[in-house]
Amino acid sequence: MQITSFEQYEQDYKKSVENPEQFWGEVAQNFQWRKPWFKVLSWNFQDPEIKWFEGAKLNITENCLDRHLATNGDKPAIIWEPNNPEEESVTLTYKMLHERVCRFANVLKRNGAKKGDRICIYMPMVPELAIAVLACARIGAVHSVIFGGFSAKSIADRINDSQCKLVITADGAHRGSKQIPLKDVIDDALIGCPTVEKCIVLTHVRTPVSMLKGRDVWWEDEVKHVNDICEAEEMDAEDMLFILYTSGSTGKPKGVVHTCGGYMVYAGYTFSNVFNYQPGEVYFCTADIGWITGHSYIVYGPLSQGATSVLFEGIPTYPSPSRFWDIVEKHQVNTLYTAPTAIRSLMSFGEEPLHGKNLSSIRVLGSVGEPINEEAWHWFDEKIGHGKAPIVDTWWQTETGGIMISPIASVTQTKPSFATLPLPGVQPILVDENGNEIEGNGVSGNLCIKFPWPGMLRTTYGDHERCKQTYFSTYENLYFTGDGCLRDEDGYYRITGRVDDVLNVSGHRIGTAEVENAINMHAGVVESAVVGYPHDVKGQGIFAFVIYPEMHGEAELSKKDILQTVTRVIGAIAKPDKILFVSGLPKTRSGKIMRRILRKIAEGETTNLGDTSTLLDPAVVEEIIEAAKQM
Ligand code: 7RM
Repeated sequence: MQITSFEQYEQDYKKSVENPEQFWGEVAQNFQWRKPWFKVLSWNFQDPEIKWFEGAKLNITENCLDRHLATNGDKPAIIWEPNNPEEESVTLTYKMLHERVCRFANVLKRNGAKKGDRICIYMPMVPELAIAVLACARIGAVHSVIFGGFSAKSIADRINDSQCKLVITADGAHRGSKQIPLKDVIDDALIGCPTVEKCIVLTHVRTPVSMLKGRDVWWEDEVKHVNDICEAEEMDAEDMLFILYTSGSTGKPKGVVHTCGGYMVYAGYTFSNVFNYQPGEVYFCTADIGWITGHSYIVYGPLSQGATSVLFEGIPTYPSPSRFWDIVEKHQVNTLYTAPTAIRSLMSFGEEPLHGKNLSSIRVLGSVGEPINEEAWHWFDEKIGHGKAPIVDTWWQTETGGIMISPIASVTQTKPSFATLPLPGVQPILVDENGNEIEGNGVSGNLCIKFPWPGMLRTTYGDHERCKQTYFSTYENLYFTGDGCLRDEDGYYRITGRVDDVLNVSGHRIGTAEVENAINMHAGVVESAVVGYPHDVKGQGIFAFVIYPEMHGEAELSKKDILQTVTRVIGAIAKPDKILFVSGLPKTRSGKIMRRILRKIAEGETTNLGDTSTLLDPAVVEEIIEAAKQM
């Protein structure tokens, strides 16, 4: 199933469009099924209803673990690199990982978990996180991983939305020089979560935590009570595998639902092809398992292909901005998959952190999460890849489950800042506001996908109507991505960024409405409007315009308070970079905030604000501009 030449890519692409069922049916033969499917695909985008590999039975962990045991049991599956480089790294072979997953799966059962139950995972980047994820999949429980940076309130909202019965967490996490008290945060969250019966706590940072009698148990104690034999639950291809919450243009994150069969095939196929993974190579994806990139390209994709996946607890700049390069050298990393924000941050330290580092093991580089600017692309290419490692700029989303538009390493001719061409099975189309297809090359429009692919979301948890409204109603018969896109003269795609009210801050998706809701929870705040603006390292920064009449001249203090409120309500990742206090917001006569104007002001524009004729009170704009100039 690995594509080795551009001619083959063209042939496979053609086949995947002309006969998708045959194409994906053949790809799926590379996986292990308990029972075959009777139909590869049935679908409609109206409801929407999407079924891949109907009738087939499988367990994804048999594909990620059991099937490698006979041939590759002693091969490293996971290499864990701790936050602190003075601590030992840990290697888990496929045999060891299989054993630990089975053992922990039995712990889950012992604590009342059954097929179909939802389980919330809030953990540091340690091997036990991957073990917890796979153990859920082993018994057919649905995992909902929440990134370790989210607040108690965000966790509670997510747990309640999916009615989780169990929580898996740790005492704390290390992040650079900081410690995050995960269990304390969970304790705050669980006050408002009546469905949670048990909480399994891993010892990691060894900070004291409180354990609630009858609810909380220690991971280390539990594993002593069970053995390491756990038959995998037989799952239907369309049974739910996991839920992952992601931000959209409303204030409430959606639980994106992925299912077992299609997701497995898509994550495995795209991993193998995009990175051109070769047996024995070491692959390092720097994302957190709390995001989709970690799900698909640290855990499921690589393990389904028998790869060796590096799992890193720390951050790129701790204890120094050499950390990534030390890891590359230490573990002889062949593929490095990271985010533009990390690249830009490391660039800012100059070349000193690279001195004396041997990066010669690197064969393939990858980028994900946001548009990569040309400067960062060239730095990555020259300084890290020494001009010899292809860069795969991979465009995809939580909802797509896996990579959609991307070069195939060593096959596709790359171009700086371009995600290049759709992978086989992916049928992108550009449309104008009215949903008319924009044909030909050298054009731009809104990016949609016109045909299903196995990794696509099936629904949004508990609210199918919302899934339909968000993704399948803007344009008839199309999946709408929310991204703007250019197709150049060569037919190459370049993603230009979101066209809805979603920000991308350091590769993290954040809805403007979510941040506004959080700010508005602060006592005294009357109203707020949040927009993005270009930021050198983060890609986008968060700019908040806030009406706060009672602050009594204490602007700096008030800003601090607001930041704290946002941290409490969402998490530190959503903290505004800039706050401007204003007495009014630019609104239309119907009361809609004109964000277009605020975006211009946030960018530093003071004169060309476009059409302001529909404004209710144009004087408000003058006042905001004056205030912005004083910042
Ligand atoms: C994988 C992931 C999705 C949004 C997406 C885009 C942006 C992601 C790229 C990109 C330009 C890329 N999932 N995005 N990858 N933009 N080039 N290679 O990030 O759900 O968290 O975010 O991220 O706007 O819609 S996500």
